[in-house]
Parts: sequence; structure tokens; C-alpha cells
Amino acid sequence: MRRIMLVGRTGAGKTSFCQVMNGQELRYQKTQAIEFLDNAIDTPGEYVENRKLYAALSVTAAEADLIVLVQDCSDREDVFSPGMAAMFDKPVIGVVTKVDLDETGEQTRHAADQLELAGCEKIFRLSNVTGAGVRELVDYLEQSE
Ligand SMILES: Nc1nc2c(ncn2[C@@H]2O[C@H](COP(=O)(O)OP(=O)(O)O)[C@@H](O)[C@H]2O)c(=O)[nH]1
Ligand SMILES: [Mg+2]
Repeated sequence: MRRIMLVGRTGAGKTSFCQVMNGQELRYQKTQAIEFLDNAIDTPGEYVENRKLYAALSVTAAEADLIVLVQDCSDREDVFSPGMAAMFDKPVIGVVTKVDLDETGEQTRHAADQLELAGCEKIFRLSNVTGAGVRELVDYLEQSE
């Protein structure tokens, strides 16, 4: 499995996805620093919320094979600017989280559009809570070694 680096706002579901992909139970844990797991690099939301920290993100990206931009569909704030994926010297995919909170599908579509504009080459939609869509992403990460 390739090692991913997860990037997104605080609360987007990055740490939860790390737990789910590693078969752990969901347990809220604030991410205080960049954390290196075997198959993932989990980053604090501050790194994408504060442009001054972008440089640290792009340096850390060197340790990953694939960058994952994570957007909570229920979060109206869009932090990924158009073309932002180009700041990483690695392939970039997008993940829309919390689809369980989206009754109409409208928020999921909006979040996916933002990720596409940001330059993500592929977009997944999932819920860390119900597990919907998780298998597809994990399969993708396992396949494309
Ligand atoms: N409903 C719902 N809640 C989620 C989902 N993923 C994460 N959460 C919750 O959102 C909060 C923030 O998640 P966390 O993984 O810590 O976000 P991070 O800051 O990006 O690492 C926690 O309370 C999670 O339980 C999801 O897919 N659906
Ligand atoms: Mg976290």
C-alpha cells in the first residue's frame, strides 16, 4: 500500500480515516503535530488553514506517495483553492467525508466540485461513521502500488 498524506481542515475526518483504514475503532483525538503512521501521514488542520504553513506541507509531501485532500461535505468553508494540487510534487486525489450527514447529495456534489477545481485527479466519497465508500478508497490505495 502506498503511503498517503492527508490534508484538510480541522474536523474534516483525516484522523478518523486513518483509524478506519487501519481497522481501529473511531476515537476522537486532536491532531497536535504531523504524525507519521506506516501507511499515512496525518496532518493538523492548521497546516491548510494557515498559508504560512503551506511550505511545511509541501516539504512533508516528499515522505508520501500520494496526497489526499479531505473535505467534509457539511463544512461550508472551502479551503482548497483552484489548482492547489499543483503545489505538491506528487499525485493528488480528493476525499469527501461525512456523506452520512448529507441527505440530498447536494453538499457532496459541491465538495466534490471544489476538490476537482483544486486539481484532484480522482475523487472518493465516504463516511467514516457508517463505512460507506471506505472500501473503494482502501482498494484503490492497495491496488495502485
Ligand atoms: N458524521 C460523521 N462524522 C465524522 C466522519 N468522519 C469524522 N467524523 C467526526 O468528525 C470529528 C472530527 O474528526 P477527525 O477525524 O478528528 O478530523 P481531523 O481534524 O480531520 O483529523 C470527530 O468527532 C469524528 O468522529 C464522518 O464520515 N461522518
Ligand atoms: Mg486529526
